[in-house]
Amino acid sequence: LALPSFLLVPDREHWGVDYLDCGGNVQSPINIDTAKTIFSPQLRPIQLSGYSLPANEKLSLRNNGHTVLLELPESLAITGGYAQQYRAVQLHLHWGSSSGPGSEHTIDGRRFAAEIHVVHYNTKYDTFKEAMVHPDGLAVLGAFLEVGPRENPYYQEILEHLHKIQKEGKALPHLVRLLPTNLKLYFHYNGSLTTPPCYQTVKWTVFNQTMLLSHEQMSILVMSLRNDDNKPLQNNYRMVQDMHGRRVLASFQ
Ligand code: BO1
Ligand code: ZN
Repeated sequence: LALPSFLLVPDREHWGVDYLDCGGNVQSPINIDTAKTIFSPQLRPIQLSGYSLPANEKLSLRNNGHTVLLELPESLAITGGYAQQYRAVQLHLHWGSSSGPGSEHTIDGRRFAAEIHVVHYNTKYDTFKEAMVHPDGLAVLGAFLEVGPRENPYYQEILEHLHKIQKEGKALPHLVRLLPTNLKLYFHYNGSLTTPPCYQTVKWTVFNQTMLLSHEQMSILVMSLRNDDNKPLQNNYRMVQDMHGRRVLASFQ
């Protein structure tokens, strides 16, 4: 049974040795077993603010060796749906290869082609670094990417730069269009960062509505970037983690 190349360096099975939290009981990602989710009518729609950027504000797009990462301005925030306010710092993607899907979360055992994560920290802390060690410190919004019938012009605003950003570039994406339009339907659970330091301080939202990209766009995502060893940057997802008794809430029935 061949492991995806990304899983071999660094060896994810050994994360727990150097980063104690990676071996903890509140880890992400998870498989969401929809038959076991708990409908929670008090989960209000996720509200985003500041997600429309001025036309002159280009954002830094980076290949950090593990993913493509877009730095977000501090003016972006989650202002509803969570008990507290969370400020955005970055978004990034997880994907597979030409031979398999690469979302981190799975739904009823199904892995999707790719997954976007928009990473936020609680505004009651001064910095991400400070927030990430507190139980209510972080919020990540996740959405699945699937192959659909046509090109997605909003994802294209990022994908068109990938071939020239082996390290750094700039992009001006319509940020709000990278997430589903339906922000009412989602799953919610307590988990962790999916890479070291794996801090168990993330309140996860995984949207029910998926984003559609063309087959060609998905190929561009999977084929364009290389890691520090000059190998294709592929399969940059972590295996699903044990629930250890956790429950997933659903905002819908
Ligand atoms: S994820 O959304 O769970 N895949 C995830 C995983 C790791 C990080 C963020 C999100 N890492 C942290 C780094 C910090 C950095 C921060 C924001 O991302 O540990 O050093 O400041 O980019
Ligand atoms: Zn991620």
